[in-house]
Amino acid sequence: MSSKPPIADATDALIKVTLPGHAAAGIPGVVHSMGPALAQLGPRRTLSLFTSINQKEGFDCMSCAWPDPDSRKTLEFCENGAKAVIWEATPVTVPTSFWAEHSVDDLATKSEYWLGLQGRLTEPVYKPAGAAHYRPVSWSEAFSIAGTALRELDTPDQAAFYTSGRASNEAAFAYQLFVRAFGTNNLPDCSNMCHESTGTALSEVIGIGKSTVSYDDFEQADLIIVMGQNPGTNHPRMLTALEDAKRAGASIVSVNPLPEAGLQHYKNPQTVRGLLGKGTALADQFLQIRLGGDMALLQALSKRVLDAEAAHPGTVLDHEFLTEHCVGLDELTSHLAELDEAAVLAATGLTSAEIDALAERYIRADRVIITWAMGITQHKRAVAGIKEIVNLLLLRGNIGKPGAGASPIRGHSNVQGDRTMGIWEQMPDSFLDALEREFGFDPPRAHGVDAVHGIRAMQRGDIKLWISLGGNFVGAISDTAAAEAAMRGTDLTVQISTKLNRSHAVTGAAALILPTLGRTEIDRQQGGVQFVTVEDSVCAVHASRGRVEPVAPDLLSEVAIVSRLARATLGADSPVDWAAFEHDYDVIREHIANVVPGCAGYNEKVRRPGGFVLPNGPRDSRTFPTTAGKAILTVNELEPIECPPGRLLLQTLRSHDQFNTTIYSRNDRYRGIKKGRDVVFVNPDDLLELGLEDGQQVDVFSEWPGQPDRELRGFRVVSYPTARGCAAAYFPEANVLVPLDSTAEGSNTPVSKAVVVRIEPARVPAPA
Ligand SMILES: Nc1nc2c(c(=O)[nH]1)N[C@H]1C(S)=C(S)[C@@H](COP(=O)(O)OP(=O)(O)OC[C@H]3O[C@@H](n4cnc5c(=O)[nH]c(N)nc54)[C@H](O)[C@@H]3O)O[C@H]1N2
Ligand SMILES: Nc1nc2c(c(=O)[nH]1)N[C@H]1C(S)=C(S)[C@@H](COP(=O)(O)OP(=O)(O)OC[C@H]3O[C@@H](n4cnc5c(=O)[nH]c(N)nc54)[C@H](O)[C@@H]3O)O[C@H]1N2
Ligand SMILES: [Mo]
Repeated sequence: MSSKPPIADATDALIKVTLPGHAAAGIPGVVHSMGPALAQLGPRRTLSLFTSINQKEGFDCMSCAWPDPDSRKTLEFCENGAKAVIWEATPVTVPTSFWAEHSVDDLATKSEYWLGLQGRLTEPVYKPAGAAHYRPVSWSEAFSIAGTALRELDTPDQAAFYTSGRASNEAAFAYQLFVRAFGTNNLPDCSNMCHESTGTALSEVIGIGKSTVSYDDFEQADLIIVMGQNPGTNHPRMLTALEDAKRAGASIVSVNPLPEAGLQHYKNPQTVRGLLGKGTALADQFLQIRLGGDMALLQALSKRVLDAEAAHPGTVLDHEFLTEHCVGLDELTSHLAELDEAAVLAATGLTSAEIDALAERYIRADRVIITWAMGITQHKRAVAGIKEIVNLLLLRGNIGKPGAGASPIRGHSNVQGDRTMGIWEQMPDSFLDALEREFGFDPPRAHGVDAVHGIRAMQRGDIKLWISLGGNFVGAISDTAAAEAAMRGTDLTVQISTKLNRSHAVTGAAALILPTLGRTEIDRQQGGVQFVTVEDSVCAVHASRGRVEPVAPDLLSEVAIVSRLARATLGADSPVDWAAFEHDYDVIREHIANVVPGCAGYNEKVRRPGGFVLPNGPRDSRTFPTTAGKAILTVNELEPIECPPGRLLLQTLRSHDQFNTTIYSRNDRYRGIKKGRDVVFVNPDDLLELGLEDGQQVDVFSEWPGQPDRELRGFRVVSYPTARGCAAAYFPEANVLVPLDSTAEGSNTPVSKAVVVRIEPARVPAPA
């Protein structure tokens, strides 16, 4: 089965590989990858944008959910934030003539890179069933088409409403309200593919699915363990926080199959030393773990902590904390007593001495933070693995005290806020009850579909209408061919977007594109200029104000689009005054204050400079609202990933020049890749064993029982210092290797980080 939609332009035969770049950061990087786009912006727009990013009176950077320090620098952003801003704020627009020139089939032959380069979408367009092209339509026609299609469904559950984590709290709250008033909980989101495993695990064991640290905790920590995360590329400002923590005496440990730039060497662009120097090694210890080995490592660490306590009773565990706030210590202790060290070493690829060294660091430290991202969440046993992170932290009381805690680092800049606002296919009854009280309608109670189940429902014909508030669903989900076929089988797809991507070319029989304002742009409504609010990785909620003129006069904000869609669908019986929502976002915030826990006084609190921090029981008062009423130490069985001889474990990850499915350039400076993305990174010793040579053209296969092999053809193998037995390729190209049903237990997140693959010399040589 081979289906590889074009992602980057097909000139990968020219890929250049150099020594991986060592030090992360440096503003020259922006100019490197965005030179032409930067020039198009012009000096005025550029200055106005760059002095507003992440400022208390400016807009929230859309590149990641890393929090802001209390005291902001004049330029409070990173290289990749700058790229995201330039990408969105470009003055280049898709001209009206474009739609007649390019059929939808033609767009489907274009790469993500090409689609992004066409510029901002400025007018609603519609492709009727049977037509080959989109054509411009008026806003009122667009809403009437969507509203009519929604009303004509047999049941509201025949529609699904996807959200990507860039939507503001106001847009998200209005959207979930519309969807529930319409009558379904079909609210899949990008989080289903991202930190869902985190939410599932943390909710069960500590009672809240969010980070238990605040920004200032980083500087007070003695030890910060960064697991399965590449902050140099994906959360660059985190490196500044790590550098500050290190200066204040913390040690930093990276657990990763790859020696990622930034953790190994780091240049702080905000300091002269950083711009000129060679960079500091941030990580004091680097454990080059085998993919999927973290759960074994964490169990081995907890076992060493328990053994140390047994050897010196009363000196290692935090007995007071464990007795007062936790359950499950005895079960964990007896379970770990049986832990097989040989199995740990096989699963982790580490030595006992390396694990001993980290255990000693952990025991010596009074305050420990563990952070993680996709390297932990996108595994089959991710939920269990995250519970092991919590086990280790709880043993020494590292939750709910300064400088310590469990800290998932979110991806999309408001993915956490969207969940807080009700974007979830399984919102708890307490939230639905509050909606009912506030708006006087009866929200549906049956859980809706998540991302993977959404594809299944489309395949069965149960979902006929798919609406996306942002994102690039078919580009982002696993099993590209299956996802695209499912999407093409629907009656209508509606994309609310800033720019073109693959999901605009893979449509239902009929399709609408509704162009929207970006976060950088001034949002004018009847009630005056509006701001929106967002929540970062550490639960801080604050305002975001657009600063530049909208790129086109007719763009609507996301809130306006959602409100008008609701009016067109629900008509006069709606329990909500949608026009008031659109005219003045304070009206939405008043409702948020009444419905969303922790948001009382929302309008006043978000107007404070820097906003406010949502309450968090574990962090604030060591209250754990779990089923046991305490934090739960859990027993999790190790299940090693089977990797037959001659196979490797492959992870799919991000290059330095992409934002998810948005490709800024085909370079990955920190990994030494230029002008190409069709590469697979393999350890030199594995290459030798497989009889492959660095630079050779190869085919990559994944094997699944009862299915034809999945394949990526004509990739270039790159000899790279990843852990033994492991490989890496870029997302989204490698999504084709992951079948839809390969998902994490308990969270249903696609397993994007440990795919068993076979790599063979390419059958068809690549064109010269
Ligand atoms: N510039 C930029 N910023 C972004 C994004 C972007 O695409 N571009 N995306 C945003 C989003 S939505 C998200 S979710 C985040 C993603 O942020 P990350 O999670 O950092 O993203 P990935 O590129 O998937 O990198 C995964 C990291 O985990 C490591 N890893 C993989 N498997 C394992 C494992 O089994 N064990 C361990 N210990 N490590 C492992 C990889 O080597 C890699 O360093 O970034 C956000 N920020
Ligand atoms: N194999 C593999 N697959 C993965 C991952 C992986 O690591 N490996 N990572 C997963 C993760 S962590 C995530 S979060 C998902 C990402 O899934 P998505 O969030 O669906 O994908 P993005 O690429 O971030 O979406 C980009 C598009 O959003 C639109 N957009 C940008 N800004 C705005 C805005 O302000 N408003 C609106 N309405 N639209 C806007 C633009 O049209 C742009 O093309 O992918 C997942 N898929
Ligand atoms: Mo993400």
